[in-house]
Amino acid sequence: MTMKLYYTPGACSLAGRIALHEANIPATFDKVDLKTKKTEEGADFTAVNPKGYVPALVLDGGEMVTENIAVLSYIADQSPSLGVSGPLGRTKLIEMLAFISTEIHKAAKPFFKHAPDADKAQAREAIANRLDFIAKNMRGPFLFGEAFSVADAYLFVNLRWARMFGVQLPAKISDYFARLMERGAVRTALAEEGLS
Ligand SMILES: N[C@@H](CCC(=O)N[C@@H](CS)C(=O)NCC(=O)O)C(=O)O
Repeated sequence: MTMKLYYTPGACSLAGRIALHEANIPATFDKVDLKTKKTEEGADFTAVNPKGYVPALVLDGGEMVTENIAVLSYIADQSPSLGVSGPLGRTKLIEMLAFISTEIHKAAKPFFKHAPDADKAQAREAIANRLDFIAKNMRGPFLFGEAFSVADAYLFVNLRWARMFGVQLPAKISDYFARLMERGAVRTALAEEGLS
């Protein structure tokens, strides 16, 4: 049995797909319709993951991991080059994943529902501020320096949305996004989800 990632095209589960490809972990992918909660393979997604949202990663042994922070740190555990080295490496990786999840991903919620324009404007400003912080603290071509980590995969997905929703990206972050777009795993993942 190989791992299976439940995903929705372009959703945050894209980060898990990129990370799996970066790690060369063989996996299958089942597309979830978030409105009907049915999967392409015909499963009732709420029976698979009672939380009803993606990502959900079913491991080789049948156990399931949900929540981007857990899914991505699990993949980094399987492929340590996608984690962060050093005595505080794991802690710093979790710190970054939590920042992306709770300060950027969550801030984007108004774009995914019918929200007043004022809420969307506020979200754009909040996300731009968070990205400004990231730009000032990037340690190299990737978030943690010279090497790509699973946190870059998660930020990539958030930047893709930020661009779609009219967030002004700092120049350094635009360059970083372009760099990520050049990666084979990113291109493969986008193509597999039918995205450009
Ligand atoms: N707390 C979850 C949130 C995941 C999430 O927001 N998933 C979205 C797609 S990006 C989703 O499936 N939304 C559909 C829903 O909540 O019904 C995590 O961090 O993994």
